[in-house]
Amino acid sequence: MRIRIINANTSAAMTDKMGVAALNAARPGTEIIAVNPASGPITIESHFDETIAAVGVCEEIRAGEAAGTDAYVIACFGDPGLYAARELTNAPVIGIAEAAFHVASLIATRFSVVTTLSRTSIMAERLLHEYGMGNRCRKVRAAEIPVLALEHEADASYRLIEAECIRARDEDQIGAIVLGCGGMADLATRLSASIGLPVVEGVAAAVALAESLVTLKLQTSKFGDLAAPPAKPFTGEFARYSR
Ligand code: 2AL
Repeated sequence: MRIRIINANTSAAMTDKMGVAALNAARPGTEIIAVNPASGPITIESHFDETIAAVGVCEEIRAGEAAGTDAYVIACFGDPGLYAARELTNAPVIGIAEAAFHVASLIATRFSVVTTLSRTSIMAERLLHEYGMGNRCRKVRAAEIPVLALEHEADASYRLIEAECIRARDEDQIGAIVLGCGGMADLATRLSASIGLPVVEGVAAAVALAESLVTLKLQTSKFGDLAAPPAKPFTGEFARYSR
């Protein structure tokens, strides 16, 4: 099966890292295609970034449809464009936040999230509420690192994330930690060994869930709101979406 990992930001280094994490999680024989939009924010750390990035995610779904794709993963912790993406394809589409919350809830009664900047905490909190996972999460914590620092100051970033994970373990009465950024895809194993708790990373979780849905022959429901969007004219720079 062929799974398209869509990093919603335009950092190619982060896309490569996610591709490695996805391949490590995938079954033998699963083909992983890791991509990012040609245009959009280099990182996603605000509501504005998320809104612009969602258009790029939709573009990558369209490209994936042309190339043939069995399942999609939206690899940004705000799950930008998730519902729009589901309208554009019959294949399953899984967001990494959604995947990580669900997987963590299967191995622990309560978990905490460790994310990047505290201004992005609200995005995780909103998704927890929307996905009905609010009561499973004790706390959304921020290590106060910009997303690009995960690439450029990897050692210092790791230490800040590890320190926040230790505070979560010691203060939150949790059984697991969810990493709240796609750029942390390479850190789960090391963190888990260091702090002694399961650490759930969304790219791997989403790949495993995507493979399961393909195996179960379950696709996105086209009954109701996830049916293809109604055909209509689009104007200006979005005229290409006219049908
Ligand atoms: C993210 C993420 O996963 N990728 C990105 O650019 N920003 N989320 C976050 N909370 O920092």
